[in-house]
Amino acid sequence: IKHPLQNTWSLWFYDNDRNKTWEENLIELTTFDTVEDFWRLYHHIKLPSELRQGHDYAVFKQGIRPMWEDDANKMGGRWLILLLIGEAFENSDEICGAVVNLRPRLDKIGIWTADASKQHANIEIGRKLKEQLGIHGKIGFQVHRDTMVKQSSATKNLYTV
Ligand code: M7G
Repeated sequence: IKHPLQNTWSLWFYDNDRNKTWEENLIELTTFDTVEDFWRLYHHIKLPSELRQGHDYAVFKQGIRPMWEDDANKMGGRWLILLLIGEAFENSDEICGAVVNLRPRLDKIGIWTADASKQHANIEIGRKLKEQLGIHGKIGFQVHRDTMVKQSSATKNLYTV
């Protein structure tokens, strides 16, 4: 008997093919809803550290596309973790998914949440993230509507923990 997760999750890959639009580059690879299927997938796919620059992985709740325009994301934002090297939340209903961006100098991890205006829930998620990942510096929360119109590094933070 497999151990079910609280949600069904989809794994997405962003291909970075110049001949395609951003949206056409998004490919839904597979879904999983048990602990065992997650680990089988984890051992089967290339790890983020093995991906080429310009590529992304995203893991989102099934039915939510990993893009700002999705109904579940359009009011939301993300906790952004910048990596210069390389369901534990109380408010897990607020989580839409997670994205890993592989970029030449600055890799990123973003935890996407549904409603940027929910300060209490977003701060709880941000604090928990820092604690669990053992991050000592500050991490910032960016509203998708701001990210949409700016370079991500220039987007101001709505919250910082
Ligand atoms: P990125 O890949 O999130 O970060 O955004 P990067 O700047 O480190 O590469 C790069 C570009 O991809 C953006 O400027 C947009 O043109 C496009 N893009 C990224 N996201 C997350 C979206 C999205 O959710 N929707 C749309 N329409 N375009 C996006």
